[in-house]
Amino acid sequence: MSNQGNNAAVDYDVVVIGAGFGGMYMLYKLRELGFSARAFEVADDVGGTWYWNRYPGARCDVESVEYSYSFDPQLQQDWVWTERYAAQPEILRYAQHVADRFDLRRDISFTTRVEEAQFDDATATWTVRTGGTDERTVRSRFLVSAVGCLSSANWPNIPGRESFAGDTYHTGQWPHHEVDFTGKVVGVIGTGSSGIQSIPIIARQAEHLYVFQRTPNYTVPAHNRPLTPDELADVKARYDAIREKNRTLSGGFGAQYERGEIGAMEVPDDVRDAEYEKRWQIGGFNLLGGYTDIILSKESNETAAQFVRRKIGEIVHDPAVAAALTPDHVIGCKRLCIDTGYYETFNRPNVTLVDIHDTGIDEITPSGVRAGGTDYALDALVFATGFDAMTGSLLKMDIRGPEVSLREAWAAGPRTYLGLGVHGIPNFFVITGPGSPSVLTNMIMSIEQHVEWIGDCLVAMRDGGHARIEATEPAQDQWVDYVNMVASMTLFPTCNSWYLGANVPGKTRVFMPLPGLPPYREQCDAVAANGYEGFALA
Ligand code: NA7
Repeated sequence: MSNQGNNAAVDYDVVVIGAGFGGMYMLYKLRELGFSARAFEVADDVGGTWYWNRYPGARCDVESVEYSYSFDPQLQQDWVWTERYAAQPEILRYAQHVADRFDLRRDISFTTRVEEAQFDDATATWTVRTGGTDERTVRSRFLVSAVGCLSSANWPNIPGRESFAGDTYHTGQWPHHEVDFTGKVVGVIGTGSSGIQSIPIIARQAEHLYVFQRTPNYTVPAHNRPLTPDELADVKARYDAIREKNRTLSGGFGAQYERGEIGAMEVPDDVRDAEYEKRWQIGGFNLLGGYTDIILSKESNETAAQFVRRKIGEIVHDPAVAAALTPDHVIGCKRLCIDTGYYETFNRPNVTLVDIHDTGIDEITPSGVRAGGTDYALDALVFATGFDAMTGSLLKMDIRGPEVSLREAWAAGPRTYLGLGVHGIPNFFVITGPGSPSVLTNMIMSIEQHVEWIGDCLVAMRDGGHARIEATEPAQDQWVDYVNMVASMTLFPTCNSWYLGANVPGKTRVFMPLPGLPPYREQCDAVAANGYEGFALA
């Protein structure tokens, strides 16, 4: 056990909560730096979001060669991605491979939930109580949350929800066995990314599919395809340069594609449309990369939005259905979806779009869904209703500092310094927490940056003989103001997205992620270089 400037007896230097991509790399890093650590994970295996989200069509919207760890050069050379956008089973296999390769499982307690953690100021230690298979109370010097941003399923409070007699599913808590909808009448509630990915596949199986849509969404074709050995070899030969380039990009991905350097209104309409068409054919987030101001200027944004609206009209045969599928909000303000055959699915005779924008769902009954006064009889009902994002899983645990709990500190919305630390909760770090770029980026790149920053911080504390670190209130206040200021310069806060907490009734509306990875990385590095400025070390 290392000496952290503190002689209190502990079981571990660090307790890590969660064994998804954040928790796994944190564990690896802590071991490498000579700290003892234990991770507690609710699931019975690693993988985090990719363990839970097993719904048909679940696929990452960042390309596989980029949505992968960069910390180990041999790992990225050895692993063979088979598709441009990896599907959930392949990403889960990758997570399992990483766990085996670095022998991580011996320090992870699976099917074990962190219930509560209390910081004791006298000894500068955490007392952590767990429940489940490895139920016990352990002491550690530090607590690191790697619970993920999209891990707390949002089950909407629709009257009668529990009364449905057929099979009920949530995309974020999908069963481990194969679900076959053949011959069934199925309802899907929700048209975010999970709905948009699963609907085309469920439609191919079901006798009939009803899609209950509250808000239409923009989605762009993935043009997913197998990766050829030559393509992979080319990426692997240039991997370091690709990763380096990604570190300079706002979202931390897309190194292989050209990015525009001027605003959308600086070119004539036909040039702009040709640019959008070219990018639509490439597929994915690319669509929004042609101009610098799509998420900054309403006028520029409208040109991209109009382009996708036109596409919907061209793809969907029935004009009334096309109109109902056409969004009117800012494009990219909710996370853009990436699909395979989504709009085309509404041309199928066995698919009905039920527009519940004005009516909502009246009730769920034993036999199905009643919406707008009409009863839809169903054999199975899929909730693709998303997550209590970014704060849900953190606040499920009772994390208590000396004088204030995390729930109290965040009662009016999450407040952090750098998204990493919370005033009032010492020796506690959050990987990809609110107030950091996190969900606006390639998550694995953001995870690596946070884990490495936390690792460096713990080493600096060890070297300096410090036992306690806490974000100061003024630094946190300034950071919150800064995140709000940056967000307000963009169009992100203009629609009801989960970035704002708007999808969960009663949740405080705060724009939680910080746009722009490269300046953020510089700010984190400067804080470290200046002796962890904004944190009080003792
Ligand atoms: P999202 O993007 O939050 O989508 C959830 C969908 O469920 C969305 O269409 C919601 O409509 C709808 N919803 C939520 N509650 C209700 C109720 N009560 N009634 C009807 N419809 C409802 O979650 P996803 O899982 O699809 O995707 C989350 C992220 O995962 C995604 O952005 C990617 O980053 C990966 P709304 O738009 O709120 O009107």
